[in-house]
Amino acid sequence: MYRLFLAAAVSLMAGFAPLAAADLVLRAADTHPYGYPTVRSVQHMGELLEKSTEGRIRISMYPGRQLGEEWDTLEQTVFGAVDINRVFLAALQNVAPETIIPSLPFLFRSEEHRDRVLYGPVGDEILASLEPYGLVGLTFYESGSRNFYNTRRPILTPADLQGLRIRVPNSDMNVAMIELLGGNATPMELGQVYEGLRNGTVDGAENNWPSYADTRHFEVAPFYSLTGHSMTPEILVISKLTWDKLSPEDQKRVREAARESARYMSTLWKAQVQEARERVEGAGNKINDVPDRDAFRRALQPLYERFAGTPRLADLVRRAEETE
Ligand code: GTR
Repeated sequence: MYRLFLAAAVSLMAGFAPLAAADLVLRAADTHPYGYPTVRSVQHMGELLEKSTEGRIRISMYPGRQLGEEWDTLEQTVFGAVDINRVFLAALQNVAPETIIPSLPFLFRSEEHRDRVLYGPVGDEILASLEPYGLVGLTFYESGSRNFYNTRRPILTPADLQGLRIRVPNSDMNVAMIELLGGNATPMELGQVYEGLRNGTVDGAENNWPSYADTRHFEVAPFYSLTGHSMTPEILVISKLTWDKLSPEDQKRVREAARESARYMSTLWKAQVQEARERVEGAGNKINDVPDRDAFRRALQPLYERFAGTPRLADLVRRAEETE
């Protein structure tokens, strides 16, 4: 009788204890829908993590603004209701000034230069700068070059933006960028932009090829002008509250899986840009190069002093520029 009781107790513990003690499901948010490279990359991170922790840690994805716009989900991440969040770096610029650096117009000379900065010591310092705000930066994801698009006319020179209402992500630096070019900046979350373009609240916005195509903005704003003014990346963060509950070994596994998912993202990205471009061109949109990209660079130069003028930020800019 006693042995039977013991056996039952042991099998009960074997059945429940490991699950209850070890299973951790991390809730991950993304504004983009299933199938978008950022979402697929975070899912890939989940698979890697599941493997390296033998099923103890998993990621459950909430894409397509299920948990709100980027700013809402960031707040939820600080309070631990969301564990992992993939957002555009601009969403953090008013919080942690270091995150402005990779968004400074024309900072990166090439995609290779950008990657060496982001995945080197400068990038690591920017990721680490988020901790006082309740977030741990895990990695950056590339996000291509951003270009202007609008409902009115091709943008060839900064003067063509004169008087246009341009949507920007909610960041002071982005507002100042549009003002320096002579446009009227309208901060707005990405999810509101399609309707804004359709009803004329805004005349235009700026984004990379995949976002221009996947949000269907190209259907309402046919002029896409290849200014390539910024290469602002995406960022993957985890709540500091969640992070502090992980063992040092699991923290290492999470970081490694995140970093590996950034490599995965790069392989998806190129194909996505190509596919988006073909879709937009196929729809008959008016795509134009800008004859003098330097005119945009000169017009936007004051942003460096205004938003990265402190010794610490200026030093990060200098080190980014000096990165080979
Ligand atoms: C996209 C980015 C989104 C979103 C958007 C924006 O490129 O992937 O996370 O923040 O830009 O302009 O708001």
